[in-house]
Amino acid sequence: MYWQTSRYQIDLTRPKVMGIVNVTPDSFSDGGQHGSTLAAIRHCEQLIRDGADILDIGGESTRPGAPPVSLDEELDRVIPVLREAVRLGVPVSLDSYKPQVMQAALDLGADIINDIWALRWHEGDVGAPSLHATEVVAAHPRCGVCLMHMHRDPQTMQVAPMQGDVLPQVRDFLEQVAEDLQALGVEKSRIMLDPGIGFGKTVAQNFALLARQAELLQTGYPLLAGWSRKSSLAGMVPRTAPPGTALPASARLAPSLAAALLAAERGASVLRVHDVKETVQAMRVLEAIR
Ligand code: 9MG
Repeated sequence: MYWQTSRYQIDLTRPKVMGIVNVTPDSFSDGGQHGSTLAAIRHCEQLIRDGADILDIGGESTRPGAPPVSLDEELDRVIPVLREAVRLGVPVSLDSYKPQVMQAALDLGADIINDIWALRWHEGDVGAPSLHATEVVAAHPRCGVCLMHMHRDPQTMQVAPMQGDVLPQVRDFLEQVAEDLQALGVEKSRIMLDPGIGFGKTVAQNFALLARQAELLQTGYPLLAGWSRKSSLAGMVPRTAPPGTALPASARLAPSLAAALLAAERGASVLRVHDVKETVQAMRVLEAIR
């Protein structure tokens, strides 16, 4: 199986590592250190040296409750980085839900649109939005797209998480948005699905999505898994730790690697991670037994 993207057909025979580049001063894990364009480009180069197969560049934090960023601010953050990143020799993904940012990124040669809103975001009911994300993707001849499941929105998703068995809900939603996109002319080979770990789900629901990942793969689409430094991993502390001990995001490397490895072993095709070098090493263990 391969993932068709603007410039690359990405071979999915082995899991691919997608390195996260947050061009945000308030990023939950980068603490703003890659906030400047230059630092972000240097970070892209480092991730490639570490073994990243794909770069995922975003200008707005998606951590629960993070404030939205204006269109102009997001363009100012990501476009200069994307302009350089597309010259680095690996597929470049844009992490954004705004159609105007998607269009600008694709015009610069970006390969993939990674959208936590699965192309459903719209600017509200006042005034018709001039551009729809589905149209931007459908109008492009080849770009890849990652459609993620999110319950509610980043401001409210953890206030009232999903109810009941999330597996059929997530699977049916993803299948439907993928079908709708194909009806607009987007080839199936361009589409990647993602259960959206941490986006409006409880800790138990997130782990159910990992334990029963095979049910998501029954859709016939490849899967992206984003477990890196997620809050569901905060409780992975020694049994001797005082009750209520939680790992900060910066201390979640070991459980992030374990989750990535389990996801890959259970069939995930792309792993979206902060710690590329360590994830690549973990994937070598999987390779060694295949
Ligand atoms: C932008 N972003 C943050 N977390 C993510 C996840 O789990 N998947 C995808 N596709 N994007 C994410």
